Amino acid sequence: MDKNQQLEPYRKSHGEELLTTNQGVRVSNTDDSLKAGNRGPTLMEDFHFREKLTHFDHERIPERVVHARGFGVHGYFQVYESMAEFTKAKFLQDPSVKTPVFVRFSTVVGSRGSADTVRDVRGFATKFYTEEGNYDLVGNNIPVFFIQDAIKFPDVVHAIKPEPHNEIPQASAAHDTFWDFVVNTPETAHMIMWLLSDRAIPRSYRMMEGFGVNTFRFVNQQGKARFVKFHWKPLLGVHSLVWDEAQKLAGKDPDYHRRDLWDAINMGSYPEYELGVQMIEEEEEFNFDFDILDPTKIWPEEMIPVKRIGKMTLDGNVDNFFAETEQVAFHPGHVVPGIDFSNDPLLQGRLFSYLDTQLIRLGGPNFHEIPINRPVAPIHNNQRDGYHRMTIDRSSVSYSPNSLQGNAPTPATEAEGGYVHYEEKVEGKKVRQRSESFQDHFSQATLFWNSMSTAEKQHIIEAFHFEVGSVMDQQIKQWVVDMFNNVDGQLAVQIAAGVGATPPANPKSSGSAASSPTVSQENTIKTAGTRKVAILLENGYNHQEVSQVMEALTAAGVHSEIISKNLGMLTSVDGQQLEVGKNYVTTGSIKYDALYIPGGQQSINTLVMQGEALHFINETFKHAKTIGATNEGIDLLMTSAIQGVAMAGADTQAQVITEMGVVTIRNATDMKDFAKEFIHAIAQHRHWIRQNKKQMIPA
Ligand code: HDD
Repeated sequence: MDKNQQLEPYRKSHGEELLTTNQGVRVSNTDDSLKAGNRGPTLMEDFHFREKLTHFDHERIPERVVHARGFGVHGYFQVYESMAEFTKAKFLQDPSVKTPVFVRFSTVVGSRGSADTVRDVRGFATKFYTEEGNYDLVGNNIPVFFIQDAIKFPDVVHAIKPEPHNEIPQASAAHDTFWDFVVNTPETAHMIMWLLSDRAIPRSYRMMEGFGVNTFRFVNQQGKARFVKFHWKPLLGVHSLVWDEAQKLAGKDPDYHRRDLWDAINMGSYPEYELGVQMIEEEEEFNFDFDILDPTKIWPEEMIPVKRIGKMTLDGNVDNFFAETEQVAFHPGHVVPGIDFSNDPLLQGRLFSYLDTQLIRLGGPNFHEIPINRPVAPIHNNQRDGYHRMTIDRSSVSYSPNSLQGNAPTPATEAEGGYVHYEEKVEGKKVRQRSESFQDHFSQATLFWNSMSTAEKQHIIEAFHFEVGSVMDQQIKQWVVDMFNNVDGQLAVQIAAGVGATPPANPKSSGSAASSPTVSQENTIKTAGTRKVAILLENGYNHQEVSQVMEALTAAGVHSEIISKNLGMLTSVDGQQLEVGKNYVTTGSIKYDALYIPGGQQSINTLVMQGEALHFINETFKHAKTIGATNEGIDLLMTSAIQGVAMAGADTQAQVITEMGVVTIRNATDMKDFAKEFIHAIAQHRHWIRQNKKQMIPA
């Protein structure tokens, strides 16, 4: 059965029905409680009052202990070609099969009501409703983890969550307990580098990679196994916000990422991600200078290529956030035949924790009966009863073996699709130890640092200044400097300079300077598709200019919105009209990818007098986004803080000039060349060449 069809009986529309209690009794008044006299006390016998309040009092379930804030969407997955050579998983065999999926994106640290754009790891959890049962790929947007052994998970989470005495700060790693944990736990070094990079402030869930992080196994029909790591590769590329923007968005639009996803799906711009796998033969397990079971290590893509095996399309928003997004239950232990585990000690612990957490969060062992969690594959077993059991099992037999029911339900053979665990040979003493091969905590942190562009490195340094600068304890700050000197000496020197600590006496050199270019976002897919452009406009604008540019943007899949002082209609020089989408108080430059200022003398004369318009320009420039201006629009740029850059376009004759991502044309009526260049500039995402100019821009 199709997942959508399966959900249908549970969907309920609300129209013109008469109000009832939960027992179906019609209610005559829901605004006044039953009282002894109209100024008297409420009576116990008011069953409607009691039921309504009781239900309300119990509306909340515990939020997830981590990943509390999230957003879920429906979609489907299709494999490109049969993967039978590597795995017998049925959903990876036939390119014509569309497997339904539900994906929940999340932040890790913040509470359910926290802001979307905080600096944090993003969860990327996918439930595949396959014919052989549910398979959950519970990943993150960062390919490595803080710790190597699951027994330390409560420690890292306690350290990063708000401090227990005052519950400050919300959704942030920038505080003493977290950095105290870090300096005492060198295995965190690699993930800290990713967490302080642009990866931790994504532009959109649609522009984020996903990683299974842990090492799993693929097992084929012949029983041959290979180690595998899973990847999601977004077709829009991997792109991020800048920190100032992320902080401002957290205030101005805390729902920025969920709104972006919700809107994209509603507009039909369905996010797409390719599923990639890296595979290592069992015989090659020990051929690397890192342990392939160590979750603090990547398998560099240049060394072990990512094979793209299929595509996921997200095409459906939920009907009800609580019923679907809040109640969905993921678990790395939800696997299907053909996918198996490795001895990665973090994964092994995860296999316990997720089932356990659902019991408290969803209130018992029957959470698989909640519609969003139901497999499309049929369920037959002897499990019975428990809180909130929905199924009415119709047999006296609830045990195995049995003869009363011919021993049904009968275990399936492997040929019948029974899950048979990979027969890995295991031998060893019971020890509380970690393998020597897990001891190198810095080489890949250095590899990551060496792979960053100049701009990305600068962002990491600034992130250290913010995070460690927020730590109160001077000793911890110093230890951070000392610890990251093991990654790169110059990085440590720069951290020290920003946080008032002493630079390392012997700055470490980067050694071999080995790099992995694929981890840099500079090398990602660049497209203007689905980006948002703000157009600043007032009465007396040039209609022909605006409409030509807007048409070109639409043709390239770029969305645009008109922003003005007041909502309503604007009239052009020649009497045409356009509707304002947002005014300055309901939006801001931070909500757009680019800015366009069309000409029209009267419009520009008004804009020049508006502080909000100038702030819009300055802020867009500061955040390294594309700015376009045509004809008199350039005069507005000349009155802003970026006049030095706009100067290049000031006197040109119908020729497009691009200077640091500022695209201009003067004396032109045909906007074709301008639009082409403007769209090309938007596709670059950001113009980091401005990095050293941003000081000239006021906040
Ligand atoms: Fe976890 C939730 C991802 C390590 C224990 N985790 C959770 C979610 C994601 C991840 C995406 C949210 C699922 C959803 O949207 O409902 N977690 C990871 C990744 C890890 C990782 C990629 C490292 C490879 N997690 C990890 C460890 C443990 C947990 C080591 C415990 C031993 N994670 C949990 C949890 C959560 C959870 C407490 C909270 C809510 C839930 O499971 O359903 O069990």
